[in-house]
Amino acid sequence: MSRLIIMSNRVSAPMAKSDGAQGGLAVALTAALREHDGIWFGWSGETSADNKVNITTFDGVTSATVDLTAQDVDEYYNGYANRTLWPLFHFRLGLTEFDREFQGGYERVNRAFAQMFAPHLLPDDLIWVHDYHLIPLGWLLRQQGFANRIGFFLHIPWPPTNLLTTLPDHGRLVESMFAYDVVSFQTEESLESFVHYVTTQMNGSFDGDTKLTVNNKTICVIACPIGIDAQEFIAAANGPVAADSCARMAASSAGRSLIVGVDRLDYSKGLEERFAGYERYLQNHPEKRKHVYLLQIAPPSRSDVDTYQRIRASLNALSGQINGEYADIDWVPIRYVNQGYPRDQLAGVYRAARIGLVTPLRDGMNLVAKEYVAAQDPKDPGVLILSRFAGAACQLKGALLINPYSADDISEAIETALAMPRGERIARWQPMFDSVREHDVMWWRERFIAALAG
Ligand code: ADQ
Repeated sequence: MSRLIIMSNRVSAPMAKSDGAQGGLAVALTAALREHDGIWFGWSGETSADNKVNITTFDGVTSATVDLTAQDVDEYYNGYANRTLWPLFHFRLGLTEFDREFQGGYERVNRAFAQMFAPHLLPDDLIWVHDYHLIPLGWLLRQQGFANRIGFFLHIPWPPTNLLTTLPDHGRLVESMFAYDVVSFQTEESLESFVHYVTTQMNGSFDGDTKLTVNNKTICVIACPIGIDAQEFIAAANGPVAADSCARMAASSAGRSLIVGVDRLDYSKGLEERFAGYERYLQNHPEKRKHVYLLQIAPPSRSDVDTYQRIRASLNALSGQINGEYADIDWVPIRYVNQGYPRDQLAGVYRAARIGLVTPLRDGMNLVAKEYVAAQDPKDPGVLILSRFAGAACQLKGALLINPYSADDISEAIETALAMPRGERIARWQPMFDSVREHDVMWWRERFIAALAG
């Protein structure tokens, strides 16, 4: 059997110092690496001028990490990845920064990764490259003479052609993707946008199935939605830690309905619009005010990027303003918490919540929506309110699908969810639960690897 090589910006293979709180993606990929005897390559997360590859094996999984220089982190990670590609691919042209130095840093780091990883690769390794940080890596490996099967999975949305063409050198970026054997997106919509770009801007042709051709080079393109480790999450939701956190939430709710939001603090998650939608509900329903509260858990991320500092300040102000306006001596409308929680504790919070409020303005998939569904009590499940612009909306049809830009939509969905009888809640939840369980992260991984193996 070929080895499986995973390349991603950060490595989340188990480390000796790990607290065991790995996410579903890391669990799925490390399980695949164990089975295939592979290596996970990526940035260590450290900044130094040291350019050697650190190889460690822990718990049957080998990881190979490199440090980046401060300039690399600035230009490649904070720059091109998070100030250019992330906002643009999330349809936020107004937040997108175009800067030649960022682009230079991005190419330099991708080239350095290709050079540093190359000596560790074998001719029949299957190579799986992840996400927008490393789009040209496959092409750069080909430049080094690698003829391996190489696949790419994009975790975030692929933007419409009109948006992508605002990116200087967009043609070169997309051309580089034809070095892969397989290119996978989360959704059909992203896949269609990619095919549209290639057929309208590069004179490519599509066979209507999976084969996309430009200049006699054909690649396989698929949509393969990522899932969660459903089995593990369901077990966690039914375990003692979740039961304890669910009971704590119930006690502190004092009979009020809990609405929960859990997101990385990121402008793509639509948190300001969510607060505004919740405020609209409070405005429109004075009689319901003390019967609900919103718990928003949002650990900060990418705090070196100024747009992230701005969203953080804005949310602090907004939650303070809503609480100032509506709170009473025995009730606070929003509990806003900026920290991460262990997965089993989070599962208990999801289960305690009458509503899971997941309202990104644009999201590749959104695993929180799937975790919320997996954590529910089958006899008395809560209601998922989900943005129609999250990739997960294609699969979770039993959710109340809303337009996250509309405060009225969010407010009305909250009203509908709180009034929904148990029979309807179960009827909506059951097919979503079945889908989350069937199309889990192992299914996703196996489907991608099968396409990659060819
Ligand atoms: P993200 O943008 O990070 O991922 P998401 O899919 O929602 O978004 O995953 C977030 C994960 O972090 C979830 O597993 C969630 O439980 C966890 N998390 C969030 N807040 C937490 C907290 N306070 N404590 C503990 N855990 C917390 C990117 C794309 C998504 C895509 C994923 C996977 O942007 O669209 O679904 O990759 O492909």
